Amino acid sequence: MSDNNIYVTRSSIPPMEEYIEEISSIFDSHLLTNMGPKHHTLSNELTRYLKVDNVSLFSNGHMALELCLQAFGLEGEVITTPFTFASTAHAIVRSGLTPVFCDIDPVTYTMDPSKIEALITDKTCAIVPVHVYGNLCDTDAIEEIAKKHGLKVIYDAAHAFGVCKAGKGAGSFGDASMFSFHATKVFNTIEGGAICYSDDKIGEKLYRLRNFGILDQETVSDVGANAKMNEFQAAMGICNLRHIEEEIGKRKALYERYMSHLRNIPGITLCNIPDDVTHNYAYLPVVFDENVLNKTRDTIFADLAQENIFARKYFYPLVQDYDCYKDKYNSDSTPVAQYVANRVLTLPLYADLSMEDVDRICKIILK
Ligand code: T4K
Repeated sequence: MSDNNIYVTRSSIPPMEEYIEEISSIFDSHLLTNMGPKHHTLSNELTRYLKVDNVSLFSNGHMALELCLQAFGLEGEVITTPFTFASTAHAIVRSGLTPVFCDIDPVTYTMDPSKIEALITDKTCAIVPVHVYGNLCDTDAIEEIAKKHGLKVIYDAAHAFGVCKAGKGAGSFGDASMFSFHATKVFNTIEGGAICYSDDKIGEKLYRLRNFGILDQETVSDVGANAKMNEFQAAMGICNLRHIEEEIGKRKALYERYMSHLRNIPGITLCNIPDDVTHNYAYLPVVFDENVLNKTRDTIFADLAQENIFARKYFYPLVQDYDCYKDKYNSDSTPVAQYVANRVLTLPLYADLSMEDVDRICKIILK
């Protein structure tokens, strides 16, 4: 992408020399994959950075979530949110489970705990909430309900890298959490992902499931997949982690610039960051109310595109409205999610974006 277009995000990458230096030992060892030394270093560093008990690395976030659901040996229905990326529901379905969609909270856009219990049946086995845009779910309320009904809680924390609540890492809630390290995320390993967990038995299961279920050279105990992070991915992660505070700091400054233009404008709703939360500024979601602004989200999207600024409608359509799910589900059952999905736009936000570009984007929106 050597054009002057502005996209919703732009991958962070370390200086080329730094990456070359990091990968040079791979050229000596010829160890390219299968949990090598870089893999080991990165998982140790991430365990510290994310403030979690354990980190298991994967080839991507989606496979991490899919295999995590399988590691818990779940069967039946899983309560999740329709306001998410395709991956969340697909991981549930591809693991032989049935998603049941719960509406979202109108302020955080995460699963609304007050709507969960009405969806629990004798088939429910787990809850898979999403910390959408890095906004943390109401983890206390969700986990209280899960405990009462004997359900597992596996968070899709794809967007929540580095987010903390009262000093607790986002990956330390529930039974397990999945992070995505895709190129478009705050922290990337090109493609990649991780599961954070506390129970060592789950760790052993995850270790096997990402490597064909192989226990040792003569024993294959599980029907696993191939979802290992390779050494070049891990090396990218090692480099990117060295710069993460600076990257998040730049995002924060840009986020504040956006806020200075868009805060307190009637018809524009922004997400607020609670005082006890350290955020990662992963996304900049804005909900536009067409009745107040006299223009729709789609008009604003088109006005920006006219200026080569490509915001995204994350997350529209809702999962129930996908071609592959619409015969079985109806998004009318989640009206808050429907309202937000029809009006939300995520604006460009990445470390290299300039303040002038933020000013220009806001000017187009407010014109
Ligand atoms: N759960 C949730 C809640 C998720 O959001 C995601 C992924 C997952 C699970 C699954 O995790 P992974 O298996 O992906 O690790 C992108 C990402 O591909 C996807 O990872 C992400 N969520 C989703 C929200 O966004 P697209 O289809 O919108 O990506 P794309 O290719 O249109 O890229 C968006 C912009 O990013 C481009 O306009 C330019 C920029 N970009 C893109 C790529 C691929 C770069 O700067 N560099 C790049 O290499 O899905």
